[in-house]
Amino acid sequence: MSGQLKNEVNNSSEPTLKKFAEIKNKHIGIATQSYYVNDAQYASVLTREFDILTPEYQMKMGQVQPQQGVFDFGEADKLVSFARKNNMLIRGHALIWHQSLPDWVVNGHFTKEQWIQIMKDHITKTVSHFKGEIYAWDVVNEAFYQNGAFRPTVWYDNIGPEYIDLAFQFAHEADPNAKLFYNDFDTEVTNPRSNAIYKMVTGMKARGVPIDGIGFQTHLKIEGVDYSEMKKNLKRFGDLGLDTDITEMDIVTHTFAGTQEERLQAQAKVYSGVIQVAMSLPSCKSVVFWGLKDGNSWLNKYTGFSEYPLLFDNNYDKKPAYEATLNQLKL
Ligand code: 9MR
Repeated sequence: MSGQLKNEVNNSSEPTLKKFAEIKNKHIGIATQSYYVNDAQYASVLTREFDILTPEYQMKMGQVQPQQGVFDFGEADKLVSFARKNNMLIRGHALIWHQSLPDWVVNGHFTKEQWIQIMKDHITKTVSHFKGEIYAWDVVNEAFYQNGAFRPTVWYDNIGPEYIDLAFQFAHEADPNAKLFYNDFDTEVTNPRSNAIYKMVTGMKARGVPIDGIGFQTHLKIEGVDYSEMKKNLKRFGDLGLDTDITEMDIVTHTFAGTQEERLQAQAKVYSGVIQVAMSLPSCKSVVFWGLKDGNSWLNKYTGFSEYPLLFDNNYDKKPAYEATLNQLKL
């Protein structure tokens, strides 16, 4: 057998996350950037293991509409063609958010009608540009505070709470086949924020607003995760007929006392528990991790610690968290 052929056979028989996820009719993905996928080793691990890609930054408004009416989809298009070439689904992220906005929005003074038009133009142009390429969009991201109050944002302050219904309607008009999600963090268990989302989405469904799912970001730390509470909480959304996907999972390690090895083992247990919940719920159709390898994680900068939140280390070696995830997918 030639070396190359041997390699292919080895590769094809290697257990991978996506092979086992597929057997369960689930998808498994990574948030990434166009400049990461240029690295051959990165790209080979990404495409070997995962079948969904979420642009970590490059579909946000600050990137795609830097000036009013001037759209730049260049970097996002690179990710779309990478995904298409490698048979990966794409989650679009995120149309309406309070962060990563262009200056003309942050500093803008417009009437309410103009703000609605700005939102409509942004959503319509962006969703239409990627029509047919993106299977699910995070339409509105992080609209609530932890206490369940609406977060005051440029959209909320200038349009009012109806900006959420409008955003979903505009997205649906632009691509009726895309699944439309509301996405937020610290919502994994029942708490004031997830209750506020539950109330919002119940109202949206009653009003006929086109919403298909809730994205549970699942930025966790090792301590204090209650899996049965998580299951109960996701299930109540699933019972409304919504998808309940895990959209940005990572697990901070520096807060956990112990050696590095103990931290990584404890982290693996949390991965295992969460993936078990996700696999047990028919409404949970995909799990996306917020980066491929530890060095890529936003948490390094955000926490100020060298962080180890993901499934692969910086040499692309599989961490205990990877093995724990794979083992849950195999069950
Ligand atoms: O990980 C993302 C980081 O690279 C960006 O600089 C930042 C601002 O756009 O957004 C980070 O991703 C966030 C995601 O879009 C929404 N949920 C919280 C994520 C971490 O901050």
